[in-house]
Amino acid sequence: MIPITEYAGRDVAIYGLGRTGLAAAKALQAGGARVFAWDDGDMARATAEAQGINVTDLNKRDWQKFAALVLSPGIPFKFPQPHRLVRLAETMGVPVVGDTELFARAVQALPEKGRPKVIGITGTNGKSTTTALIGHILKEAGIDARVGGNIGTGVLDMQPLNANAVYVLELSSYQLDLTSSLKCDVALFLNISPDHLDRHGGMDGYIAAKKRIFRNQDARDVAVVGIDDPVTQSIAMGRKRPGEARVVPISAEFGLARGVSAVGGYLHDSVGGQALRVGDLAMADALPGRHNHQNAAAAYAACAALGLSPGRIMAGIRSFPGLAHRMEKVGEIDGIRFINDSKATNAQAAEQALKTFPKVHWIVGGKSKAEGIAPLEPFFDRVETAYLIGESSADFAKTLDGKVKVQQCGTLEAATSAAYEEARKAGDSAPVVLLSPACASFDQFKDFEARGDAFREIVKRLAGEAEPPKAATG
Ligand code: UMA
Ligand code: ADP
Repeated sequence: MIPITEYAGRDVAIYGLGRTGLAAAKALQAGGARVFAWDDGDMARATAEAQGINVTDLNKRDWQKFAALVLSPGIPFKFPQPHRLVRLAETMGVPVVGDTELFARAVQALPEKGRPKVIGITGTNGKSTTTALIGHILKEAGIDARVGGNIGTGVLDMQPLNANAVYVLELSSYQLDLTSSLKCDVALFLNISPDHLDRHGGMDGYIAAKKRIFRNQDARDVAVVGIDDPVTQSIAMGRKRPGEARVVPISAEFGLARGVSAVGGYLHDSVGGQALRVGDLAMADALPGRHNHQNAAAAYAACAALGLSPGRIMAGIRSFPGLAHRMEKVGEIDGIRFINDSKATNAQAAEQALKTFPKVHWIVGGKSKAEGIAPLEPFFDRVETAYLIGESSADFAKTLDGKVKVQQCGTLEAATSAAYEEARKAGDSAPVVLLSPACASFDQFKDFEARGDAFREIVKRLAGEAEPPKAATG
């Protein structure tokens, strides 16, 4: 835990007691603040109380006494409309901050030489993979790397600040909206496509939130920017003013004269103006597909900015074990591979999975994003059959009508069994059953992790029921 001393002896309100709020409450208490915390969920309140946190109804407190409101990122800050407690805080002149803001101020409060390095990663897709990959490369190189943020560990739950450590933070647009003081030594902005628009009042607000990752950077810092979509490309090209961070463009589409590119399966470094072929990404088993090559290029650029040699970085890229729920092979039955890509919660992410396989049995659906699966039409010819699950089923059936064979399955259980049966009958050369739902999970599951875990269990059960392969006789 990172103790936060900024509010020692003062009252701080905390709203939301999930991973963010619990860690913030403990960090503030450890730093000497008086914490008053609330969560609308009974379970969350009970858990917090059991951990010694002062839980109290914030509606009944005197807000004049609060020095800050620490807001969890999942609670609406500005859109669709500010939460009532946010409005109350603003009316009472109480600053609203996130956990990353508290972290950032604690870092800035240290003397310059005592500050750890900070790498921040954002983008619509690939954040967690890139964050975990950077953490892995650094650790393999013997560096004290600490990984946290949106990837699942509250920022203030990380180990105490240490000048020799590197903090690798995955930052969502929600978290960036609540952060003003963060100064990243290396900031990565991977890509952008429409997502979470309700929480940002539209695409402009979403882009603005993501761009906050570059706030406070100066000429000593590095901005790694993916240039494979028009928005991030124009951001990369627009950042040339003196005093701004040095931009390192990265691409998985184009060979770059200056930057890091992953094309034709190879990683190329031409940051210094001279092209260097760094390594073969086919050897990175856990990073298949063009999208993962974008992540590898970004991670390479970030680690190179910290001074790691190409050889060391490639060693880490090759040995990266991958993350659960992202193109994770969860089983193989009768030669049929089952791929868990539950984290693909939007069309852009599912597109990457569809592009990776020539033919798939595709389990798709859930709580749809605004664009549905219409943007995936160019890849429908790769789909043998689509197995529809969740509340999007009727809409997706319309989009697929006449283009793809469809089975209405309702549940993940039914869809996985049906896909297995069909894949067995179809007799393809390298059959794949792919769960890449292009949707959020909340209509049927707690979150994408629960959905992916359920898929893994179903596959395990099917494997148990399948006849074991006959022992060779001879
Ligand atoms: N709550 C209320 N009132 C409300 C709404 C929520 O009391 O009106 C309470 C809930 O009862 C719950 C708590 O707030 O107990 C949840 O807070 P939260 O949603 O901010 O979740 P945390 O557990 O703090 O997790 C957050 C991130 N969640 C979100 O941004 C939604 C986690 O990212 C992150 O891993 C964690 O902080 C640590 O940094 C998850 C996520 O889904 C993976 N992120 C989104 C994404 O990746 O698309 C942005
Ligand atoms: P995030 O943390 O940004 O949601 P993840 O690394 O967890 O990203 O990957 C989420 C999903 O997005 C995965 O299903 C994967 O198939 C897809 N994906 C991963 N990296 C990229 C990328 N660079 N561009 C587009 N899609 C990606």
